[in-house]
Amino acid sequence: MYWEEHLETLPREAIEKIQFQRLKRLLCYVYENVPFYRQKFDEYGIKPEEFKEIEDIKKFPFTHKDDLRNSYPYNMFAVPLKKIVRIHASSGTTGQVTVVGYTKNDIEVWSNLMARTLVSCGVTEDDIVQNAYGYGLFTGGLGFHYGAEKIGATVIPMSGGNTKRQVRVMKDFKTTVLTCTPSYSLYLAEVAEEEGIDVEELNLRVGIFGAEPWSEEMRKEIEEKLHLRAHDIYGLSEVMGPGVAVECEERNGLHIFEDHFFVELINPQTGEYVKEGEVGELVITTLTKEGIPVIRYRTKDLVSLNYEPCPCGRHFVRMSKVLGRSDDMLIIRGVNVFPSQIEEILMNIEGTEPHYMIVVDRKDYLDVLEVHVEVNEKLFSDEMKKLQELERKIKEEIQSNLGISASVKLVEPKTLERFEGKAKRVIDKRKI
Ligand code: DLL
Repeated sequence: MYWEEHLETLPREAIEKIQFQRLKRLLCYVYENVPFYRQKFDEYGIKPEEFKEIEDIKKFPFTHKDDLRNSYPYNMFAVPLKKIVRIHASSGTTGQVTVVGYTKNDIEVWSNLMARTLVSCGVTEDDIVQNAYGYGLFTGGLGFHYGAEKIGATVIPMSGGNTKRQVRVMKDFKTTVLTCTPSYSLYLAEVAEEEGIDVEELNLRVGIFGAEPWSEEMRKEIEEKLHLRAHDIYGLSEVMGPGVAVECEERNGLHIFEDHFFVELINPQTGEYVKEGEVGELVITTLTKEGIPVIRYRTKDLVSLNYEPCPCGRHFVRMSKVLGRSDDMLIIRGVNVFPSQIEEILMNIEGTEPHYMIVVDRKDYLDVLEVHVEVNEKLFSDEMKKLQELERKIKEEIQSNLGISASVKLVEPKTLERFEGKAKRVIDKRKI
């Protein structure tokens, strides 16, 4: 299903033509309106007029999160504040927040892309959307809200938290679509069970989950527990918010809305392009944003790209699920490990629950990896021998798949922290 069929089914040549025209206009726009870009282009000795074909984009400098931080709060805006109708901000894990601003037209474009997103997941005006992404400076809540209203669905603006109330509303208001982070969806499932609500009594059919990494195994868990079809959605505040890319009904990669975002995939160390199918860092240029356009923004998100046509009829490139971030890779005794790899192993082992925490520390100059994971009720009440067996199995799988030794701590069901927004799965205690 499409929201804007003529645009969503554009052939590749037409997409590239639009991208070229928009990039050309954009480079002049930022050179004229954002002192930061003018200065940066001048330093690189490059002028917008030198952009003559798409490949010329490589001559322009990257933009980093730090550039936005250093421009706090408004120095990267391309329009006067009176033209800005909305502010959002992303907290990030380190200190300074990044602030983004939207013009009326930016909100219109964003709402449209969120409408495309919802429709491509099969949501219609007949649906009742329980929006449990946080409302506020975070882009999730309002992003989904505007898109769902645009397609005429009924929105329940729950925001995150208040979990018991969420599950009651879910049942009483006959929610059909749930939107929240994947970790929160599992928490909702758990609380529903505690409250004596049987999933069969619910009307859920679609879930649109994102804002944090999650594995295919986690998808299976969520679908089993909530009886819905789970789609992955990707986005980031610096580029717009949710609605940059989403899985269509095929769920074989996330289509990036390339008429609004130009993407490149690079080796994060060298900045060189990686080959199609290989994993690299996603770099995004916004093609239509007025408030705070970004040129070659380094997302730090690691994905692979697939340009093959999709049976859904869209020719927009598909990105894989986010496999990790170049900055959340753990180096443990020299071995590169992504938390997502540990999650995949845990989810594939019978007896564990999808709640875990990875703790890294350094003892006597050596990195130590500890994995805390909840075991399910049934196993927990079983004999010690079975628990020891499970512990041994997890250790062995981590060793054989990742090549590192880990100590495993099995914990009682429902003892690890639950999250209402983005989950935090890693505690790195090393002081390096
Ligand atoms: O998380 C926007 C969003 C809201 C996306 C709701 C989807 C749903 P930020 O808070 O700026 O924006 O965080 C952006 O979150 O660079 C990724 O590292 C991560 N991220 C977002 N979506 C996904 C996803 C929102 N589907 C950062 N899978 C991004 C994995 C994701 N990571």
